[in-house]
Order: sequence, then structure tokens, then C-alpha cells
Amino acid sequence: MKPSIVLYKKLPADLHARLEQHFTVHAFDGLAPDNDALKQALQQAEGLIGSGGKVDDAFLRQAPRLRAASTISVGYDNFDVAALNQRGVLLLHTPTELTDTVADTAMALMLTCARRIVEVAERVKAGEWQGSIGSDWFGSDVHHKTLGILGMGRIGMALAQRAHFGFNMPILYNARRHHPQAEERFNARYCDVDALLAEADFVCITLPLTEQTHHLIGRQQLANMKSSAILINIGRGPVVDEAALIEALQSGTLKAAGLDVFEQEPLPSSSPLLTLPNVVALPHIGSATHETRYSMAACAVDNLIAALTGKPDRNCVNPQVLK
Ligand code: 8YV
Repeated sequence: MKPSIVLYKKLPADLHARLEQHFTVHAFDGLAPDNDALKQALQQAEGLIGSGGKVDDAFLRQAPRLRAASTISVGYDNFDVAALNQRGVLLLHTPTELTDTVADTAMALMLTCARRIVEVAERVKAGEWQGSIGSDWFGSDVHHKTLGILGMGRIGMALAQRAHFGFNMPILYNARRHHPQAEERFNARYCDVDALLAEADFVCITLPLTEQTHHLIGRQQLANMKSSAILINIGRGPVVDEAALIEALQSGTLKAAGLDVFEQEPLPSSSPLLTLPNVVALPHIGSATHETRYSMAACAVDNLIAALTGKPDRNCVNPQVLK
């Protein structure tokens, strides 16, 4: 008999069919806690595949036969990894498929904020372009400005490459450890967080959400940035204290912010971020291109097949459960 799995995100037809070749697939739209059909399917499920949702100990209690969870994302802060470890459940993710697309999103946000693309495009649509434009339409340069990157993983590296070679930007970075390749290839300079914040014209967060990165950027750190600086967050919302960020943007402590991620997603319609002209808010589209979302889904499908039918040899977050 084929192992039973729970799929909680709609997949392209060919990838869904691929899962069905190997598994009995119970498909749902998300992991709503009050869905009785989902609860029933979880009782038998040996595998789990999808993205979003909270997979904690209470959730895992409902899935006593679970052996592997495959997330269609690089980030896995929505999983309680200690609880997975305790139950011997392997977690797999998609660390490599989205690197370039997310780095492109960061670059797009830098350009959009600095050149005020959204604001001025709206003014054109509103019929305000009546003659030669004055300095109230001007933005600031991106090229040759200093970029501070928080986190120098794959996405940080891809961003540094774009900024260094494409835009002649000096690169500062902070990460858990020094990154000799970033220093060699992009002339990136390691700084502590405070020095990076004080010196950079653009600060881009590419960090995952962990206990150590939660609210890493708070009131004090924002005050430490140049008033002409622009903050970009394409990592995870809670790395920034959003209330402090709103204050800094309102008071002019910070020039602008380009945000793809938020403390609460979807961003509530009452958020002051939505009324600030110096904020560009995106709906978590970092990896959202047809090509990349397809490769992420394909990778997650392969990850689950390898985990449940063979030997998973890549993309494992907690390989120690296999020993
Ligand atoms: C996706 C992401 O938005 O991979 C991640 O960690 O944040 C994004 O690529 C998300 O996980 C939906 O698939």
C-alpha cells in the first residue's frame, strides 16, 4: 500500500500527479485547525507537504505516524524543530531554488524606494505630470551607495553580487561568522551590527527568524541609522520591531522602508505602514515568480519522495533524526 500524505498547498498538475505515483494524497487548502477531514487525514499521514501554517507539538500530536515534513520554502520558522526531533520527524526545505529571485526582489525594493517609483507613478496616473518635473519628484541614487547586508547566506551573497558588480556599491555585512568568499569576490567588509547600521545607506535584512534575530532591529538600532538611510526587509517580519519602525518612518529618523515581510501576514489593513508615503509594502512576493515557485514545489515534491521512499540525501534541516 502507498504511504498516505497530506498536501496543504495547491500544486501544478504534473507535480500533484508525481506525488500520486508514490503516495495516497489527501489534499487541503492550508492547515486550518478546525478542519475535521484534515484531522482525520493526519491520523494516517506519513508525510506532509505544503507551505505556511504552524507545525508545533500540538499539531504533531494529531499526526502520530508522520515521518517527514517537506516545506515549499527556505524558511522554516513556522516549524517547531525540537518537537519534530523528539518525534523523529525529518524536516526538508528548498534552500537553493529561490536565491536569485529573492535577491532580485531586494534589488527591486532598493530601486523602488530610492527612486520613489511607486509614488511618482501614482502621481502620473493622477494626472499630476503637467510639465517639466521639479525636485519634488526626485529620488536618490542607488549606485555607488553603501549597502549593509544583515545575513550572508545564499540570498545575501546573490544580493552582494548584484550590488557590487551591477551598481558599484561598497558592501558591508554582518553574519554569524566571517564569509571569506564574500570578502574576496565582492570586497565585502565584515562589521558589527551597530557599525553597519551607522555607515550604510541601504540596510537589507536577509536573515531567517530565530530566537537570536527576533527584534534584532529595534528602536535603538533604527536611531543608529542615517536619517537618509533606507531599510529593506526580505527576510522575516519579526526581525524588525515594527512599532519602532513605524515611529522611525513617521518621525524622519529613517528615510524609507521597502518591506516584503511583516510581523503579521497578511498585513492588517489598519497598519500605519499602509498610509506612509515612504513605505513600499509588498505581499511577501520574494520568491513569487512562476519559474521559481514551480522549482520550489518540484524540489519539495522530490524531497518528500526521497524522504519516504529512499534515502533523503539533501535539503534536510534535521538529518540527525535519521541516525
Ligand atoms: C515563500 C519564503 O513566500 O521560502 C521562504 O522562506 O518566505 C517564500 O519563498 C513562502 O514560504 C511560500 O511558499
